[in-house]
Amino acid sequence: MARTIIVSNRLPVKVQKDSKGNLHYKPSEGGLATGLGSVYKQGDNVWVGWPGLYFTDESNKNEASQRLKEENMSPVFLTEEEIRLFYEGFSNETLWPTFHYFNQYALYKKSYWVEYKKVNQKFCDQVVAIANPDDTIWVHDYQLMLLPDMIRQKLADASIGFFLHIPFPSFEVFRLLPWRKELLDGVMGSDLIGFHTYDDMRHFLSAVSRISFLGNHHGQIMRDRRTIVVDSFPIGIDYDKYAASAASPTTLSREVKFRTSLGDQKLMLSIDRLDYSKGIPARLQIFDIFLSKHPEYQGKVSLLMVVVPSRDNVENYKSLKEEVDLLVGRINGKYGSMNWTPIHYFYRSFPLEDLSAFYRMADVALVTPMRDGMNLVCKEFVASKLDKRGVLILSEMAGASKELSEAIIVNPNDKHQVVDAIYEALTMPEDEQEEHMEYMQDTLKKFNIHHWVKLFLGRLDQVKEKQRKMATKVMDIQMKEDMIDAFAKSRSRLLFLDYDGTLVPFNNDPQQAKPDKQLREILKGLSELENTHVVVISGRDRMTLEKWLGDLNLEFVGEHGVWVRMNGEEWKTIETLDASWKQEIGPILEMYADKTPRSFIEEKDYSLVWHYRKVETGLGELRAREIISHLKYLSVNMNLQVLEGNKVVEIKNLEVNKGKASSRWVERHKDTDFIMAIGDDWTDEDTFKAMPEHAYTIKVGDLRSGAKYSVRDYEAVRSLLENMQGALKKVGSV
Ligand code: GDG
Repeated sequence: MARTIIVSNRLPVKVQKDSKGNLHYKPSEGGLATGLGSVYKQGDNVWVGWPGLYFTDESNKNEASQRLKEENMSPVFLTEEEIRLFYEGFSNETLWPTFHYFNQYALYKKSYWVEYKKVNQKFCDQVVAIANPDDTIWVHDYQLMLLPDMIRQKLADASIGFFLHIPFPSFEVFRLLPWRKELLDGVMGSDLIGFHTYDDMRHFLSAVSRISFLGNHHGQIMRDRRTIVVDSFPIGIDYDKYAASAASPTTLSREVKFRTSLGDQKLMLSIDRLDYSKGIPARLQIFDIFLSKHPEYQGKVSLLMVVVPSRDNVENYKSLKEEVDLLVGRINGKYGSMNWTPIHYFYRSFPLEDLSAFYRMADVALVTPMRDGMNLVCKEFVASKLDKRGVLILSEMAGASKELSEAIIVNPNDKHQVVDAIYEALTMPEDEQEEHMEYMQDTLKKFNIHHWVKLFLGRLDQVKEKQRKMATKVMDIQMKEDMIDAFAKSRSRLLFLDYDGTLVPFNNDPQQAKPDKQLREILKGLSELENTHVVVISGRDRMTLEKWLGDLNLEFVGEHGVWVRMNGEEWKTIETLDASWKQEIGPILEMYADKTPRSFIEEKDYSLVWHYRKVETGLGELRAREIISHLKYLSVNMNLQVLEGNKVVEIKNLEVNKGKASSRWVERHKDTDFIMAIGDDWTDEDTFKAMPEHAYTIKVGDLRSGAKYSVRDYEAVRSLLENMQGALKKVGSV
């Protein structure tokens, strides 16, 4: 049975060794461990990760492996050196600052990168050793960005999901990384890639487009003929756990104890790990400004600030700690009195019941990171407010701000705005507090951690299922032989062949895509077969088709169906078409061409095409979007269609399409017992749709199509056509 394998840098348990050398196993209380607990503890599922301890002797390793295995965990043992270079180094000193927009702190060290690759490979080996080909593998976070593709190389069909817990920065910041392309390639080994917010997802897609030159269609990237889905899945908390903890007798007794020592002034709360991304010094400065701007609050409000120790052997963090210590001392010295301490500062962690008591007591939670993937503290604060009293001030730079819009949302760099927000929070009427709190609680209850896990894994299943359905379309040897056999045995034949991308490779300069010798021979051979009609069905203008292929015994559809040339007849337009709209639409396209270097307009009899094959990646796509939205509205009234193709936007009469044109041949050759249509882009979908049930429809390249089969590229098409011809000749000569 298919299993689910969770992979993260850390296991949801920390192994510790006491002074006597005995091992202890301390489960993690983190949200992810709780949420995924329902997954990895089931059946044969397993969680792969580092157990948090350096093991030097083998017997300890075996003991830990055995014990962890019983609890569905599989440890990856890392050495001190590996942790130093892969985790503290590349993960925390290269990726972390870059992804949080602190690129001035980022170190680009080759030794870090080499170790990062090595450790990702170590994780891969471990996963591959325990995984079956049809397992679902869910990789977590920035420490393991290379892992999805490494696994894909070994287990081509596995379902692989990746979730990034920190922000994904804008392309302009991401591009600074010397290993940007490798990181994107690594992540793109996944089938589903998840982020907290739509903005993270957008930034990722833009990086993929500009660095890996892969576009996307509504968040779907096509890579190696596999569709990768990119989407946002904002993580939730274990709501019930926090609500229950807030109601527990231990929490209540802690609250009474803290309240007695604090006195009855108002309380603002902040809880973070020590990190420059959290904006702790700025928050202290804001509190300073608040106290001087509103002296009436001196002695009336205190800030309870919990900073959880982290990475304090790293230079940046060490100086951050010193800065925070200094600011706290200065503010307490400036405003404090015998019976009032402005800031209660703790550089340590607390048990959950203490945190719950803090959440309960706080009138205001001040969550003002400079950048945060999501931020769970603000969600836990809301879940702990059983009486619905209290106000959340939340930085717009935290992913959570996209969901908790009833909070007072602030820009942490705008200190005076935050000062005003504090005042607003402290003076907010209770009914208003309750109203906002209730909204936020309803959201968080529903979108809790269990919902998140279900949503992600459910989506991954769907993506895989869709891929599997599509995968059946790839034309394998047997299908190819069957088709060739049917062709050879048929009495009469009708073939529709698209030109660009189908018979010739896609060329940046359309005029360079002339038929070469091999192609001309193939087409000549086919068209000379008895009872065989070969129709070249293209978006190209009729002059070009005539010039390049007019001497062969072929039939044509030009301009997607505006023009047809049937069996030895003259070119005809199939409809009485109006082209006066070109005078209105032409200048609009010219305006876009003028402001988009290297784009150009092609004018056909009944259509206009804006080409952007040579335009800087990203800019072309952007302009295409602009043109489409500009013209969509105009086109409705003018009986036009605006179509997006391979680096082109084409505007043409609504009545024209390849499907209508090809139907003419199908009608005329009703008794034909072999019909085939091959094409590579969206305009060919109309042809596929117009074909009778028994026709062979073949898509080139992409797997997403209404065609029955797909082949890799124009070379596969040529080889197929050659084989068909060869088979018929053989039958004929027998
Ligand atoms: C990443 C992303 C994203 C804090 N102090 C104590 C304590 N905590 C707990 C909180 C909360 C957690 O630590 C911190 O929440 P974060 O949201 O910062 O989560 P991280 O895992 O650090 O960070 C972040 C998250 O992943 C999830 O995707 O939200 O943006 O950086 O749960 O309660 N817990 C205890 N004592 C403390 O003193 N027991």
